[in-house]
Amino acid sequence: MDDAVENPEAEGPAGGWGSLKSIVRIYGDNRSRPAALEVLARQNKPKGVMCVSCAWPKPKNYHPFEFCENGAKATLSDLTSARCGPDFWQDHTVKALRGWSDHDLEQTGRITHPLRYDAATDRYVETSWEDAFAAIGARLKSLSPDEVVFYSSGHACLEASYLYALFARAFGTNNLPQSSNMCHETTSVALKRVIGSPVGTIVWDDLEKADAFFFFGQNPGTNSPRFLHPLQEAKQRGARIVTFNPVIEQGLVSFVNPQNPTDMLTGRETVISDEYLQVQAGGDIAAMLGLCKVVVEADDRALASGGARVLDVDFIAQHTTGFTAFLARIRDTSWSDIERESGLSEAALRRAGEIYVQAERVIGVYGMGLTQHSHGSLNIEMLVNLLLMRGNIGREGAGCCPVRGHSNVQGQRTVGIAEKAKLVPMDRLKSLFEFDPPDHDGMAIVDAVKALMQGRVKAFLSLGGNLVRAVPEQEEMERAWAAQDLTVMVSTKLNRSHLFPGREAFILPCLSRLERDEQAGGVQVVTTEDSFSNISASIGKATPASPHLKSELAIVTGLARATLKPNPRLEWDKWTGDYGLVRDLIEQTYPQDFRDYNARMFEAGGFYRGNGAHCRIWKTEEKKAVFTAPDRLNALSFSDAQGRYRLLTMRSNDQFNTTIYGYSDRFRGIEGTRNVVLMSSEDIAAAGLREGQVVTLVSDFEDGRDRQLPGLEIRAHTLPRGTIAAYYPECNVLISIDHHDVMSGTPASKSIPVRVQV
Ligand SMILES: Nc1nc2c(c(=O)[nH]1)N[C@H]1C(S)=C(S)[C@@H](COP(=O)(O)OP(=O)(O)OC[C@H]3O[C@@H](n4cnc5c(=O)[nH]c(N)nc54)[C@H](O)[C@@H]3O)O[C@H]1N2
Ligand SMILES: Nc1nc2c(c(=O)[nH]1)N[C@H]1C(S)=C(S)[C@@H](COP(=O)(O)OP(=O)(O)OC[C@H]3O[C@@H](n4cnc5c(=O)[nH]c(N)nc54)[C@H](O)[C@@H]3O)O[C@H]1N2
Ligand SMILES: [Mo]
Repeated sequence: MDDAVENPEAEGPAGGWGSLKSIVRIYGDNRSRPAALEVLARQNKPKGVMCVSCAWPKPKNYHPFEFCENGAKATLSDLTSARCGPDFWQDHTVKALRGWSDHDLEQTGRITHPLRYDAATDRYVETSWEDAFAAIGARLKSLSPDEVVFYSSGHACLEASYLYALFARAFGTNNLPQSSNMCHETTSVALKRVIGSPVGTIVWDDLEKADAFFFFGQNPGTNSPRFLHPLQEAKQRGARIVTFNPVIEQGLVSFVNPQNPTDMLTGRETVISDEYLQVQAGGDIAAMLGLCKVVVEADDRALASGGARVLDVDFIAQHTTGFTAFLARIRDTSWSDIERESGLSEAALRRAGEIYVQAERVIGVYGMGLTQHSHGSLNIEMLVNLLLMRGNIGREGAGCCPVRGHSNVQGQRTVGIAEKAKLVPMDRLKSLFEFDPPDHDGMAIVDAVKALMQGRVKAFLSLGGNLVRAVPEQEEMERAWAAQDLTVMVSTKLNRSHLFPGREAFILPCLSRLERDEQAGGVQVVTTEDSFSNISASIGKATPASPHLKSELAIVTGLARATLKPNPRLEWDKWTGDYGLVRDLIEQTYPQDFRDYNARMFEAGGFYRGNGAHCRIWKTEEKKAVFTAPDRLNALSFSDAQGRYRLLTMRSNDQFNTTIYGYSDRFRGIEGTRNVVLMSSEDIAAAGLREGQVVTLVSDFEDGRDRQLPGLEIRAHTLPRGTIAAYYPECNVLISIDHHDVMSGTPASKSIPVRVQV
């Protein structure tokens, strides 16, 4: 270990006893049903059930406990014994509930009945499924297709998602935005452009062969904890790990495997990062350019001395384009510019660069720390540059690893949840179902939110999610959402989006994937796709939270039947009875990805859908992998100014997006509250502030709009100067809808210009 980084704020390593205590606390808080423990034992195994939390893949050779702290929390929260039934609404109006926290709304438990909003009493009231479907169908039929948006959050299985997209297109629109528009859309756009594949290139075995992992803005300890197991194994066989992150994240510092009795009893920690570089928010382009400079300098020395080349010149010649311009850019950029823009020292970057040069096989891992910036796409192109220099894509033990969010967020895209018409085989849909799919693009999230605010969207359907809370411009969004003719939310639990009902509004409660899904043809299997493009079957066994719930698929088909003109090719009822028939349709629509779908879905670890870049087939315009010479050194859309900070919005260890499980972020030493803003001691002192002081964050966009978040307590935290941090979703009131990655439209939630007001 070179410079062991310590996390002064953490209450212990990632994993370890802290992790078990945390699971036990959530088990108690949720009054989870005992069946939850059986579900955990089957989680992420063949013939088991795929976790409802993140999209991290399931290994072929699974562990006895193939779940993590946060997967367990998600499971326990779905299987809570708390119920939010029709009687709940006798005591609460919608308006009163707007004063409740996200956590309190979540704690009301599972929604048990289909509900309709009653404006006269300002309450949701019980309705029947048939009445709900009929009323929604009638309203949709009165609207023009492009006035309706079909949103999905990445939970629903492939089968329901395919039919949802089919419903939208048969209705006449490609308005199919998805949560990835706020998340990894940057990946879909940038990776597609430079390597021809919109998703990560590695497979599970690569994790076991890599010599080094470079982490940029991804937090496995909280957001994909099962990743810590292969990382621990990698460290034990001598692999090196280098992390770039403004925040010292405990999962990237050290880990005690909670599923290894010896480690637990002896407290044996695995140190994760060999080098931990606290880059400033938005400074990664410069940091990666520094690493590239180390590679070029080492190659120059090798050339001079007649040693082995450091650049993979054969690969570069055969497989790439744009290298000459890129090389010139590297040579032209000075170390002092790199230091200023990254906030890192040349010496630290040289140490990290040496690890990169010495490793035969490198995996580049990233998450929201790269994607959620105004020039997030450039961040990703820069990471690809770094990997391409030494042929680290499309080779064993090497590649590009974006870590996806929701458990089926990637898969939904694969089966047609896409607002861009060119991403969908419309000709096949046309021949299979005999209707004319719309050929013009629909709206992604930013477009949809803007159209909503301008009154151009009349109805919003949400297959999961909590969009009002997840997007920027929250106050304006709440007003606009409630001004619609119709809002329909397919949900498991109450959330803030339900509290701004449209003129007609419905909450349609669905089964969780963990629960038994029984249809006319018997108990159903569903499938999901993970971050490594593996498709796995999942069988829910838990007793449904209420006998009145329907599966997401049955809700989609119920809505479609009530809305669309009859078409003998659209056999909604038959498909609802047997999801295997839907998988046949998916296979007919995407024959290459889903060959022998029904037969292969039970393969251990899932079946691999394949990926061009993984085999060095580059489906780019140039038919090669593309080097891009960055035209800037940071990913920001604003410059530094006196009193202006770069605010990054963070997730605690006790939340899943807008679902807040509790108030313990033990890795950051924050307990009992989320109303904090983290600043470096130097920044606190320089601004004449003090720890514990309560301040207001004011966004600093120069668009004349006043956006404020009051009531945040200042906490001193180990951060680079100028970078401050506070929680998502609370901070969404501060973000302008125009503040997003220029190429993909992903909101720039990791670099928001703000001022601190006393
Ligand atoms: N338990 C749990 N699991 C989850 C989720 C959850 O909320 N809770 N959410 C799910 C979803 S939808 C997603 S998309 C993923 C998100 O998972 P991640 O991609 O890990 O997302 P974040 O935690 O938002 O941010 C990642 C890291 O980026 C760092 N960062 C911020 N700005 C910068 C920067 O400019 N440069 C660099 N290098 N780093 C930066 C932050 O400090 C943070 O550690 O997780 C999924 N899994
Ligand atoms: N400032 C800031 N904003 C962000 C981010 C950030 O880092 N910073 N991250 C962004 C990211 S990465 C994402 S993905 C989005 C998340 O945006 P969304 O996906 O819209 O939000 P979630 O919080 O994941 O949705 C939670 C709700 O989904 C419902 N739900 C849970 N399970 C199921 C299920 O199985 N089926 C159905 N039908 N419903 C279910 C519940 O009712 C729950 O309240 O937020 C984005 N917004
Ligand atoms: Mo996400």
